Amino acid sequence: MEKNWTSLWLKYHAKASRNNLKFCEMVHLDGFNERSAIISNALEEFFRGVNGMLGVKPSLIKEANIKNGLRILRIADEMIPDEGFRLTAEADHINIEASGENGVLYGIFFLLRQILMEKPLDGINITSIPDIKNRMLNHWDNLDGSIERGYSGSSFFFKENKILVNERTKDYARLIASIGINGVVINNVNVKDAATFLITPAYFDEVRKLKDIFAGYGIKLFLSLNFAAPLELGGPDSADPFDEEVISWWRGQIATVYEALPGLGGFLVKADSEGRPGPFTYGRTQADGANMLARLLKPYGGLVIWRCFVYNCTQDWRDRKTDRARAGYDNFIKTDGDYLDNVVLQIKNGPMDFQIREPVSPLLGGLKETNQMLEVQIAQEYTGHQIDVCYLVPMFKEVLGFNHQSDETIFDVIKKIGFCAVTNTGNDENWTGNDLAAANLYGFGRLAWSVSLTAAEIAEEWIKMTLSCDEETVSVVKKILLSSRETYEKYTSPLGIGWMVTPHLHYGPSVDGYEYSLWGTYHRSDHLGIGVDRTLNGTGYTSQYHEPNASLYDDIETCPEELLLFFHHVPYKYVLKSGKTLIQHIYDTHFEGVLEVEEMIRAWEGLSAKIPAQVFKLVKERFSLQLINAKEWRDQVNTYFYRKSGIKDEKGREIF
Ligand code: GCV
Repeated sequence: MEKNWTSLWLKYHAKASRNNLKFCEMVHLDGFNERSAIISNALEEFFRGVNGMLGVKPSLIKEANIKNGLRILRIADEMIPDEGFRLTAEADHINIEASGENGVLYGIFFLLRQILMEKPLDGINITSIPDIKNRMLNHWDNLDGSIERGYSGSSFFFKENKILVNERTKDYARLIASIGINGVVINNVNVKDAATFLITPAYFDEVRKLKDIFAGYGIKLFLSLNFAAPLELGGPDSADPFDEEVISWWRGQIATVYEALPGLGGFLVKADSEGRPGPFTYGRTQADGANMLARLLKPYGGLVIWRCFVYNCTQDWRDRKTDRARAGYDNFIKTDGDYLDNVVLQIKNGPMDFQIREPVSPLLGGLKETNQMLEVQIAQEYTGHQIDVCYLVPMFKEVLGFNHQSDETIFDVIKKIGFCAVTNTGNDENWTGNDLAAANLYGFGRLAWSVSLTAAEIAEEWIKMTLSCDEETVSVVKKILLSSRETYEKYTSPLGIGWMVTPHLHYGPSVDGYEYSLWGTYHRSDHLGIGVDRTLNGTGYTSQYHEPNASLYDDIETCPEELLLFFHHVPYKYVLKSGKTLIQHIYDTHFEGVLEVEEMIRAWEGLSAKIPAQVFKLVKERFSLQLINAKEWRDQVNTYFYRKSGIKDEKGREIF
């Protein structure tokens, strides 16, 4: 198969400084088996990397007394847990110490990263242990090859209801292992049609091949499951988790699955959500549904990852009391403590749906006795479709660092369980549509491994590995990435109100696109003001938070301004802390957002001689689309609010 995909940040064809050569000429293994899948992949990676970057072909030697090489040593796991590693440099060799094979793999990737970034290995002494247990990617890939909310081509897992297993699969596993990912769900949470059959023998052979490829890189494979599978696969005429026939059908099915696919990580389930069936259909709780599956998976060590994206998607827009933001908490809080220990609740970062600015979901950490995993989205469904640049690591850091209760952050809540992202990959040559969007994939993995890394540090690593170590390139691209989220926020929906997007497509403006819809996504603008009253006088959503956040959000004076319109209905003439009125703030930020995109474009163009030609051209094309989008947003939003409020822009700029 001819390779028509890039190697992203594993750019071993770039020649690196030969200073590190003295550590790369030979390898000795002590306590690890060179023939085990993970170790042999780790060695292959090392050989390939240093061969490409340093032009050396290391040999695997038996003698422990090595010079100019790498000594890989197994140590007891009380010192460093399974996935961690310690790397120390001595005069003429480097030691990688680990208690498990994954640690060796991650240690090698660390080493290669240093070489790629031209960092000297001399004197290195680091211990690295992942901060979060499960670091997962969720693919929303369908079996026909399409990808729900995918903006990078088609699936590289599925095509025409068949599973693809090829060299690209292995390269993908290498890429995500290199950033510490240890779990992957290959199919869309909306499990329909052929996807329902993934748990039947029709697909076992191919799923097994995928599972084994991933396992060789320390990654567990998971499948999304159709809760209504019994009805669709010729089982009982029900999916009621209390029905004995249903339970026994699942028991048989799960036994067949695990016989064919031992080591499968488990299942991800979207139930009672956006038309997907679930336990509510039978008057049962979410815990009843999740536990039924978890009980059956327990003997096989499988997990049930149960999504909390459960809300009423057939709401009446006239109804001001029902509030979609409340739904996750209202539907799940009552079941806290009811889940078996192999159930994990997967909760989106915000209470709505991956908007550019939302408060942190009160369900995260609101639950006290339940395993929780944080879900974010790097596929930029509402944040620019991988056309507009929007580096999301700063947002993810805000969420993890959110102090949801005294001395407890979201990171504290999820660290022993997991962090997952809806991924942004597809079969485009550059994997992520926009080359710059790969910084989100890279960034998610690195952050999940080490939450104390700053967004700037991660951006810098990514730039050096992917584009170049040239100082100007690093500084210009870093500036673009780090300012991109705020820029996007400026020209789209203001102060946390969200939405205002073209319905269904979710790219480009349509201020009233969802205003009179069934989806519970309203901005409630009138001639006096804008925003949803979610205070105690409104929908009462603020009461779902712990103190001090509940009071902070409830009071318009203390509510963080970037979330003002999420929590309050605010008059256009309300004066913000900047001294500007709300309406003037809306006008100003929308004009600024467009200017900032123009500035980014100029900065990118200045790098024309320094960026690989193909990448330069493609990103430039995306930037021109982003500029059109930003102008459209600016003009539609400003015009809409000018017409609603009748208040002119103080600066007299053009509004239509
Ligand atoms: C997979 C949003 C998206 C849907 C997605 C859903 C979810 O509503 O628009 O495409 O479905 O979230 O997270 O389940």
